[in-house]
Amino acid sequence: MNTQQEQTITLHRSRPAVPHFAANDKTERWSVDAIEALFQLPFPELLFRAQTVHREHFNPTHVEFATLLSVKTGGCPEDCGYCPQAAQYDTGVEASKMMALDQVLFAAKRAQDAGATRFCMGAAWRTPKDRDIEKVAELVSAVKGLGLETCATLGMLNEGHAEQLRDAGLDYYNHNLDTAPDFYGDVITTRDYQDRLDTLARVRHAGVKVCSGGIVGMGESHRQRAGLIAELANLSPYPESVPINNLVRVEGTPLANTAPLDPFEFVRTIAVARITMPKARVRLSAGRQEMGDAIQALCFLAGANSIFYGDKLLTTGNPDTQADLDLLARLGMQRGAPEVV
Ligand code: SAM
Ligand code: DTB
Ligand code: SF4
Repeated sequence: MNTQQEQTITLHRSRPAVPHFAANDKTERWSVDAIEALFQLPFPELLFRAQTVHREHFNPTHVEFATLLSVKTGGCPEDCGYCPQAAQYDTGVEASKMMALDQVLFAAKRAQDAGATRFCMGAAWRTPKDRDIEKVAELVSAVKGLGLETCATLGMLNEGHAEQLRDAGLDYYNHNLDTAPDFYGDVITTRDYQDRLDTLARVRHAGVKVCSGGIVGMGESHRQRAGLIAELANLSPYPESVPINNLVRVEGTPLANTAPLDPFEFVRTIAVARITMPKARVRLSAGRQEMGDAIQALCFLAGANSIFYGDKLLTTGNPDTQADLDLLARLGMQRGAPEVV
């Protein structure tokens, strides 16, 4: 046996013990301690575990492309400390009215022609009014009619809203937990954690698939990053879709001058999300423009299998579509539904 083989075997033998829990089994939950222990694994061990889980459920060479459109931008009454669309921060984002159906359909067709399979419509509302839901329902059914998967992110939903959207053809509702419960109040004061959980419960109850994740790099501690993943993984069942955003530090927001997160810590967050929510689509979301190709490639190795595709997120930039196609080609990967059927 050569030295390299010996070293490989030693590394595997000395793999640190991390408790394994069956996520979402009602009697067994992911503890924050167990998730923190995953975060603390040596990087190669963590990625090995994440890849093992990833390959059990997905083709690791396939990545879903979802395109975002802000159908109602800016002027939001909430105070989310990261958000360029909050009316109280001077970020240069102009408030606008809701887009017309033909404009939205045009954008959706363009996204579909460019290769997107999911179309997500976002609105800068605290909570939509009944008449807003009626209008969004029209958008949803028109986009669904094109053959795209549909997703909406409109803020907190009231009684009956999720059912109306479901009946219009909504596949996913995005509503992020954003961060750990014990850091949440440092970032947002105008709605609480329970409000978010209540909206997720309404979405789940209506039979619409749940898309929920969070933002890292907001100044949270290691334990608080683990706390966010624990909250998501312990939802019963966990979300079908989990966007992990790296904070986009927007001038004028309270978080504009937050120290950037170590990129490897971002990759670790993806890996831990993959391990704790094995069947979820884990989306490498905001922050890709600042990330570089190598870190994005590591995120795919860590189990990310979905990206936002298109030059813009809601108000901030995203890599050019050609850059994304080139990156996947360089990695020998391809776009498409990642599930192994
Ligand atoms: N107003 C709705 C809401 O808050 O649920 C929907 C739109 S809101 C912009 C959707 C999500 O975008 C937020 O929950 C947050 O996770 C993410 N987001 C907003 N600004 C961001 C930023 N600067 N960096 C990273 N993610 C951000
Ligand atoms: C999610 O988790 N990230 C997307 C989507 N869901 C709606 C939004 C990212 C927004 C980044 C800041 C902006 O472009 O305004
Ligand atoms: Fe409003 Fe959503 Fe931005 Fe918060 S994240 S300020 S709710 S648009």
